[in-house]
Amino acid sequence: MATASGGSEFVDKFPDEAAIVKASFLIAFVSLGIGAFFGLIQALHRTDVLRVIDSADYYTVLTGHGVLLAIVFTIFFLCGVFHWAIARSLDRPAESALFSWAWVGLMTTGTVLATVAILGGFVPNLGMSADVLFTFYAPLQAHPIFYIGLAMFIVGTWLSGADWFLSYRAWRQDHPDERIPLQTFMVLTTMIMWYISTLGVAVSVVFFLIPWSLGLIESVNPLLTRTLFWYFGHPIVYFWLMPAYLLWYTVLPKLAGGRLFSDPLARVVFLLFLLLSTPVGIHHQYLDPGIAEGFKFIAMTNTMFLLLPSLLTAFTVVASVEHGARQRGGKGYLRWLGALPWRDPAFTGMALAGAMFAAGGFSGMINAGMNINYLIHNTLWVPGHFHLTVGTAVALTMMAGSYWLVPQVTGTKLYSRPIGLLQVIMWFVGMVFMSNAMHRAGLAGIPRRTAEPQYQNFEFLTPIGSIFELRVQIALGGTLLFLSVVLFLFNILLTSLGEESDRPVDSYLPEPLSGPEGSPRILDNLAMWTGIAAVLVVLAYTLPLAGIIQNGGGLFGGGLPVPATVSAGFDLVMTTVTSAFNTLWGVVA
Ligand code: HAS
Ligand code: CU
Repeated sequence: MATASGGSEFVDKFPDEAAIVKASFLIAFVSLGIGAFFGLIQALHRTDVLRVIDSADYYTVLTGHGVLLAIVFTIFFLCGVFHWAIARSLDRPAESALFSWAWVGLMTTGTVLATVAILGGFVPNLGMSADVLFTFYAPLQAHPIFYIGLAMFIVGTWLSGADWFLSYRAWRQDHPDERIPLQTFMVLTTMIMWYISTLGVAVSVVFFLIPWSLGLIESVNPLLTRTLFWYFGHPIVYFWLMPAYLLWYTVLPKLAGGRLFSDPLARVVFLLFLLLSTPVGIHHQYLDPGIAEGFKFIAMTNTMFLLLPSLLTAFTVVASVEHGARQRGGKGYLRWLGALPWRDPAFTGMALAGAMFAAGGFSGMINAGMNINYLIHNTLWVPGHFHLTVGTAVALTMMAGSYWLVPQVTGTKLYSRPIGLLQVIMWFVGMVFMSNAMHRAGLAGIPRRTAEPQYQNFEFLTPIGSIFELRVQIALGGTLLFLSVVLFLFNILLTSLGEESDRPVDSYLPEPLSGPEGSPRILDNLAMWTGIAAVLVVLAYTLPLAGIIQNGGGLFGGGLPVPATVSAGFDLVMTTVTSAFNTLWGVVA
């Protein structure tokens, strides 16, 4: 990776792109602030420490929390990082600044509409609400404005991807024989995955949820909208994760004082995500009746394969960080850890985020096992899992990364490194309390998505510790997390208001130890990988979807209730195979 700035900062070299990155970050951070505040309300409400809202409003708060954090904060931040990464790694501005502003504008309008629909839930008699949680599948129904806002937001992300592909195409014309720069490769593969997976949610929103919420159709097939949601709902978790991986691969080694170990391995990892992210969505539906066990088993097997790219990442990123530590004089089997730049909040935040992801990945493996999943599904264990993954691996990396990225687009120095350091450590400690307690509470059977998980004449039991202690940990952890966000926003605000500096941050990124020359050219054949990914999706989803439509009363449901069946879909396979066999036999005989 050559230095993009050649001495001058990103903002001087690419002022239009820096403005887009700043706008994307601004909306991301505003959403982060509101979403974190909702999180605090929930954590205190559930644990019965402080109840400032009516329990009926809990679901409005929860929907706001999920949508603003998991969808708006993460994806707007992704857009900012990807826009930065494309311009710096291709070393050229976007083809049209107007086009870039168009997708920022569309995504922002969509966000405002969806948020207004959600907040409408607080106003009685308004007739507008969207208490459908961030997973928004039927039979819960939202006001049409919510779905329309979401649709605009997603179309906006498609346009942002188009923006980056256009830059790449223009670059390719000038550099016909060069390897795709690594950061661009990461952006493009992630976006191809996103195009494939958002098709599911687009079909669900446009053909079913919008017409249904407008009253144009009477009913929907709930299992169909659920399945289309999860078709997109698993890949979206990697859509959140890939900007964090981009930073871990291309920035973290540099912050550690070293270089990325292997460029080809990073390419393989991103390709594996492109291929395997989508044909696994059914692992969120192990308990759904109406999907054959066999299809669930296939989703489980694919999920286990999908661990590979993250395990490869753990190896490469840790090896690169260790290389950095040894460059700084670190010695011994583990003593090198002490030689790392722990005073740098950008480094420490990302390293702690990675360490927590190891734990989150572990609980993910447990979720993925069909039989163990029955134990934890719909319990507080699952929020425990995803606060380590999206809530730490992703969110903490994004906050820590901001300490290094924001100065590049504002041209001002970070306001305070000590506050930054305190902030990332506070996040880590808050999450240790909250997520460990959530996992354990889930094992005790405490449900998720519940305003008052305290029932009369019923007591949850824990093998070690007590329910009271778990509640205290969740409330304390949630409060620390909220305070950490406040510190973050304060630090970033004062950074952006600071005086311009010639060299606000050391933005040079060194070449990997093993560069792209060592990797087969076929890795860069994006059209071929897209084709394979599409085939895998067709294989994984055609039969389950056919079974769901056939047994669920058709595309729009409304038939008899779906019986709990293990043979749905399988019957269809058998009839298809038998008739194909009969036809073949007819031809032969
Ligand atoms: Fe998950 C549910 C399985 C990863 C998010 N997941 C969820 C939900 C969310 C979510 C939001 O199979 C709930 C959805 C809902 O509302 O119902 N998940 C997995 C598996 C993985 C996984 C197998 N999940 C993620 C990521 C997420 C995320 C990533 C967000 C970003 N998940 C499930 C399943 C369910 C589920 C089931 C359904 C549960 C149910 O019943 O409802 C894997 O991808 C995890 C692989 C990760 C690893 C860790 C590798 C470690 C690394 C650390 C490197 C270290 C560094 C430090 C960088 C194997 C890479 C260096 C520093 C030094 C100092 C050295
Ligand atoms: Cu998943």
